[in-house]
Amino acid sequence: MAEHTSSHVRHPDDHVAHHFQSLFGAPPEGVWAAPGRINLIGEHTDYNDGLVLPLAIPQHTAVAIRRRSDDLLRLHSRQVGGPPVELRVTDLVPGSVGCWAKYPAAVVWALREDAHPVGGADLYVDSDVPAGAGLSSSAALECAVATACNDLHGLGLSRTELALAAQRAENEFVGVPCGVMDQMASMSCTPDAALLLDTRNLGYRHVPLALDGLRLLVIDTRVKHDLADGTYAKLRAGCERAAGLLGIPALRDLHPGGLATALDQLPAELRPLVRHVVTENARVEQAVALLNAGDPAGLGPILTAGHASLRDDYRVSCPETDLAADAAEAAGALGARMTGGGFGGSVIALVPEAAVDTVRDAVTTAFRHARHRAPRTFTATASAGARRCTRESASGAGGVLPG
Ligand code: GAF
Repeated sequence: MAEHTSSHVRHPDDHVAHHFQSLFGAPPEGVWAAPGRINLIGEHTDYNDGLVLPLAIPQHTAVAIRRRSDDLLRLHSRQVGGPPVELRVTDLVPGSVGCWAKYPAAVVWALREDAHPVGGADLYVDSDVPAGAGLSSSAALECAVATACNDLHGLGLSRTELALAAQRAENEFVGVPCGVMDQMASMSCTPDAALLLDTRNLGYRHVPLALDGLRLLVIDTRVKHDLADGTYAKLRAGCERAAGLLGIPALRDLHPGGLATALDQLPAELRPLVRHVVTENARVEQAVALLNAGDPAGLGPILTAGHASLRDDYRVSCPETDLAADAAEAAGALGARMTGGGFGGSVIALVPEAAVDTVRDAVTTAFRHARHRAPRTFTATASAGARRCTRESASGAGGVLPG
């Protein structure tokens, strides 16, 4: 990972065990980590039983944990600071936790709902996944905690089962009706590959990501998105309503050949949603075919078409993501698009290695001219999914085991 800002120079797992011991007076039983993600293509398809193609980024969330013999959860976040949040696992009910601690608490709640014997614990959390940047910081936290609980309590759950528990945590406890992409990406991505996930049956394949002289430049517009504000839920409901009107289980079942006829049967306000989902699933298939054929440059127009569809049909882009994508392309990117849920967040641009600096500078200049906040940028390499870090001594800084 090449860093172009000063914000990600520290690895969160470096000192987590040490800080845990300082705060809680005993070493953790271990440290677990799970990454954020970018999505190459396949946006707003995961709650339509569709296809997605995310990859894990190097930025991740590390969680140091020690089990307790009582039912108390004490949770500290390095980013939030302050005294630990204290909760009783037996008191956890959806909506009961308002602060950042709702994410780890939600995972404990979801596992307990499934009758897993998860009790009290002390947790120390550190992360370099930017929050609210569309890079899946919540899933990273949920998946690190889920993986830790699985290992510590010997639950024997698979990565997919842990992703589903984390999604349930987010859907039912946190109250965001998200699909499963982010949790599956954080659990199951591998280095040097994108994850082709069929969200209908949760089957997946690792697609080698040989970018061949190209780089993925991530531009965090620093416009915070919030999936809990109701817009995401409305979009999801619109898709489900359209599928119902068409008499199909999910929009996944509509193929490009039948799109025009289907659109004629739908009210005007649902047509753009359906057009996006159907064309986006096709773009995932095209992207995978290009990667398999060793033609990563061919992804450029697919990214650009994906952004246009999210901007014009799904309407989840914003002036900052549009500007980042346009400025990146004008400066030499082969294609660019917003990634994640939208309403702000990040843009990914596919850029020839030699043009990375030029593109980054052009986007930064365009933001300055438009009087937007300066964006943060980094180049992303496909990284490992959730993992247990080396068992650390109280003073040591363990490296992360290869995923
Ligand atoms: C957010 C959600 F959490 C995902 O499930 C997915 O729907 C994405 O937005 C849009 O593709 O990240």
